[in-house]
Amino acid sequence: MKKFLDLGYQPLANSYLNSKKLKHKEKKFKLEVGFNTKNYLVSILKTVTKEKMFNKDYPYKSSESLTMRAQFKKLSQKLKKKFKPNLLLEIGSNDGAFLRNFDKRNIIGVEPCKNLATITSKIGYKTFSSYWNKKLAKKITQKKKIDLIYSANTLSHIKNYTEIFNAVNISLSDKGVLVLEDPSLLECLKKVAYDQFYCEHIYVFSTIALQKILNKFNLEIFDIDNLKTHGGSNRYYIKKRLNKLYKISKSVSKNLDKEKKYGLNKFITYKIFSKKVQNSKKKLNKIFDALINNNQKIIGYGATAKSCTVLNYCKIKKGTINFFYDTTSYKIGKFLPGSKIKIKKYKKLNKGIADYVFLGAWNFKDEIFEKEKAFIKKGGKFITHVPYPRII
Ligand code: JHZ
Repeated sequence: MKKFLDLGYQPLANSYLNSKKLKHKEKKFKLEVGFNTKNYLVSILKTVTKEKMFNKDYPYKSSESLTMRAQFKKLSQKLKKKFKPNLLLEIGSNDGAFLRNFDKRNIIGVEPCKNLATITSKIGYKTFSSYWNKKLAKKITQKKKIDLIYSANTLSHIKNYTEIFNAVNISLSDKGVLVLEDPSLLECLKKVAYDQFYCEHIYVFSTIALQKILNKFNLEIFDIDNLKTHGGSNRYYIKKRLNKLYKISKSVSKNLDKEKKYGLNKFITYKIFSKKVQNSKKKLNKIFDALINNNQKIIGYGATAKSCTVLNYCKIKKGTINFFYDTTSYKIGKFLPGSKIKIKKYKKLNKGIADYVFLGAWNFKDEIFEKEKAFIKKGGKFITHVPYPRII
């Protein structure tokens, strides 16, 4: 593993602080990112145990965004039409944004965070509050195998992918399909979106790396959708190698070619990215300094896990950004880890509240700009660091 990026000492991204915890020293870990020259996998070098990150207080809910809800609805219709699955399983079902689009008799959720698993259990969906592993796969599929396994923004969070794919091989029917959706490494590099790296994102996958890994498990990618979600993601359609029901679509070679052309299989590409990240930090700090010197009021929008990386790497603290707005009830009243900036309950933006708004949830820019039309009309401005630091 060759290191290419150092994002400094970082707290756990989703460990929002209450006022009691504010007084205590936070635990931090060194966030460094490396490239495996053998399988081309990009991953953070020091990882935190899963139990520390995914527990009963997990704050992120996929249903908080209209964009995500709409996307899951559309996808569920597509999957039903294309694959006609009788039995589905979702790994990392979160608060059920995807699950809810299916009949309760047809889908099973697996979600290690108890607070989230309870939400879907309570509305009648069979949900196992557990990590996905071989033992659970055997237990669930004793009588009937799964036709379609779906998992969004989960694989990148799991260090031991061997367990995941072994469990998939146990539970998926021979004609079944595995659909994985995760941030695209190519988009991350192109957009200099270094905030895709934080404790939970152990891997950011390229098609090149994922294909190499799947190969070992006799699984193969037969189609890919390039998505706009989460700043650019890929949806991989995967089958068992023996399954000849689906032809390998041109999208697979197109993605592989695109990634090779950009140099995702070469270490030098990552060294260049690292330089771009350092420049991005300098430029973002320059923007904030100039605004503060001009007595401009700045707040943040979307207290994301990604924001944690940006704020701590760029050493942006309270005083520069007065507070963050967020819609997630669990986050409201708490403070962002590291920077200790307060999170307030979202209110529609107006010029009295802020002159400039830092887009923590830059991946939902379109949804946010649509919501805040009035603020923009009155001359309200946004600050973003993606794809380069600027005022919009
Ligand atoms: P969002 C989390 O990352 C963590 P984050 C996790 N590791 C992951 O992989 C991705 O999700 C999928 C708020 N918001 O989706 C809601 C508003 O307040 O970018 C959320 O707190 N108003 C599992 O945290 C945050 O922003 C709005 O209008 O980086 C969005 O978080 C909208 C649209 C969002 O993921």
